[in-house]
Amino acid sequence: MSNRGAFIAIEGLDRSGKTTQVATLQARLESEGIPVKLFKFPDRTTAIGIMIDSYLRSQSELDDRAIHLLFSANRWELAGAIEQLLAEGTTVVCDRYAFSGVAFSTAKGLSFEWCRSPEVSLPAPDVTLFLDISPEKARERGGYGDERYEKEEMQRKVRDVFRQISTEFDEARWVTLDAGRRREDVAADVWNCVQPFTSGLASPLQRLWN
Ligand code: FDM
Repeated sequence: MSNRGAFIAIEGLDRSGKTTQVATLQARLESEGIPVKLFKFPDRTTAIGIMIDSYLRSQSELDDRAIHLLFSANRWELAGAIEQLLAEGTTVVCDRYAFSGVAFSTAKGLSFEWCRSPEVSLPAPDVTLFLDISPEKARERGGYGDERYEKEEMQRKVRDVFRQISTEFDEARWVTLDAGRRREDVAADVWNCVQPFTSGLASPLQRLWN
């Protein structure tokens, strides 16, 4: 039987250059002839995603728990498609995943355990790359944007929760990269982490936090 595709999640703080790094990784995988599909969470195009988008742009208000569950539901509605692609041998790259869900909602004051529960049993990434940047460096890069969570105090708290999450995974599954460096250097590190997965995996896909 041929290998399944690898499941790679890229997480990061605002201003970490995540969007650029995800695009660079996708282009590199494609240029190497590796079948790849990119997902971005939240996926703002679905019915659930449209509600999330409106909330993030402060055009609607929602209870903290309700929006948390919508973010999670947005992953669950695409989980089947992700599993199918992986089974077919396609490498799946996710720009944000369940870890953002837990980090942002916990940073708002909800309990970590409560935030984690709707994420349990989602397909587990084979490796998660966390693009870390200090609030000071982020400020140097021009500060944050206009969306709901793009504020320094929030980003500091989010960073703390990401660090807490990282302690639950071994080094092979969670890699923290210093994203305050030149983008070429970060991209080189991203590729070094992903390259070993490009021939796919023989081991079955795991479930998150099971
Ligand atoms: N976000 C993202 C959450 O609060 N929970 C989630 O589950 C996910 C996936 O949404 F502030 C937050 C993180 C960020 C915002 O992300 C939108 P992008 O990457 O800036 O579009």
